[in-house]
Amino acid sequence: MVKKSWRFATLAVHGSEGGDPVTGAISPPIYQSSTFSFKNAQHGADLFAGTGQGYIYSRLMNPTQAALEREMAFLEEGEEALAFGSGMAAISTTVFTLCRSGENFVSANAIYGGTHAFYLKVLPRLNIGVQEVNAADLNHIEEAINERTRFIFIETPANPTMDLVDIRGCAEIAQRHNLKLVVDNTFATPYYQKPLLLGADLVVHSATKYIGGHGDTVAGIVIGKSRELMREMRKGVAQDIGGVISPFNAWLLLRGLKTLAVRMDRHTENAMRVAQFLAFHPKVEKVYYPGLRIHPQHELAKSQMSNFGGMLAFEVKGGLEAGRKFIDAVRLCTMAVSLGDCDTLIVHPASTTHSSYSAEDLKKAGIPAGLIRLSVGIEDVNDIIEDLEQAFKQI
Ligand code: LCS
Repeated sequence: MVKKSWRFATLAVHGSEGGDPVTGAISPPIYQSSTFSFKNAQHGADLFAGTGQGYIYSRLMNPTQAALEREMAFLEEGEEALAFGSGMAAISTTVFTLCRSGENFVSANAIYGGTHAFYLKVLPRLNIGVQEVNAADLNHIEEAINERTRFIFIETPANPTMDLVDIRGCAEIAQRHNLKLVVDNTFATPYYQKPLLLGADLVVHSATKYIGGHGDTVAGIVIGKSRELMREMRKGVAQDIGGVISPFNAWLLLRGLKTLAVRMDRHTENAMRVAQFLAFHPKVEKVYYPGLRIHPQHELAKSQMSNFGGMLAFEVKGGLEAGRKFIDAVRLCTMAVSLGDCDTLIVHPASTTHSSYSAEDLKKAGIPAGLIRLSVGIEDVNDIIEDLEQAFKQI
């Protein structure tokens, strides 16, 4: 039995139904099947007409995918979710659901570089417009809205600057202009931030990151406040584009959810220690972590997040050259893109994850050329700090 009063960590472990309702299995079954038999011709016809109960084909829906969607909707407190083969499939399908040719949306300019690349490379072909603005000032969002605008897209905290956007403020603007608000909640996870409760209409995740948590799965998910909009996404767009999640990857994410809260607690505890170490280090120019009191958006972070997460960024004195040397000098930290894994990952965004940004776009988005991004893992934090210290000694 699942109690509504249980806290997030308990709900994430037990799930919305407390195990598999058919067999009682603690770990849900993996329905590794591409297709499902019909009872008779009429049953097949009913399923295609949307009037029958059952599964048809795993591009349309699979029971393991359905279980993941149920749990993510439960944890984000939305009505329905839709899982995808990647975060980018989730984001692109969201855009195609909300915008048609000739329409546009307003996006924060500090976002994951792959999302920015999708804007630059794909959307112009389809005549979908996007205005990227500095969303730290909500006036910029409001000024960019016109009669063809359909939604607002924000990522908070943002990759890689850790800039925050005021979700409640954006929701007010969206309501005033009759637009949808979409929030990329990858960095915070539903454990620390629930955008739907703050007024957003859709939440997207790269589930590749903290939801999976082990660096072994690429996946995405969208969670909607309204079942109606999610049905439109599923039936109207997603099933035909086909960016579907595999049953095994859906199962890996279901397994990841069980440890989400403990992993996030450890990521955050470690990130706070590392941020404090960096903030006082003589070779560090600046640290970007909303958990620090010196972070200009610390109060906003406290008002919309219950904790600060495992991502941070920093600049070393000496700019790009010193930053490169630093990254080459680490031993425990793994030089790799992605984030939210158990392992601490270090990366230079301007030349990797955000290489789709021109020098001018980097400047507009507030991403310094020498910025170093750290996805703080769940190792013993003393080992992480010792590794950073030995790297500092080499520059
Ligand atoms: N949203 C955010 C905030 C992300 O960080 C990423 C990927 C995506 C969406 C796209 O998700 P994917 O399709 O990769 O599952 N971020 C990456 C990064 O910073 N390094 O490698 C991938």
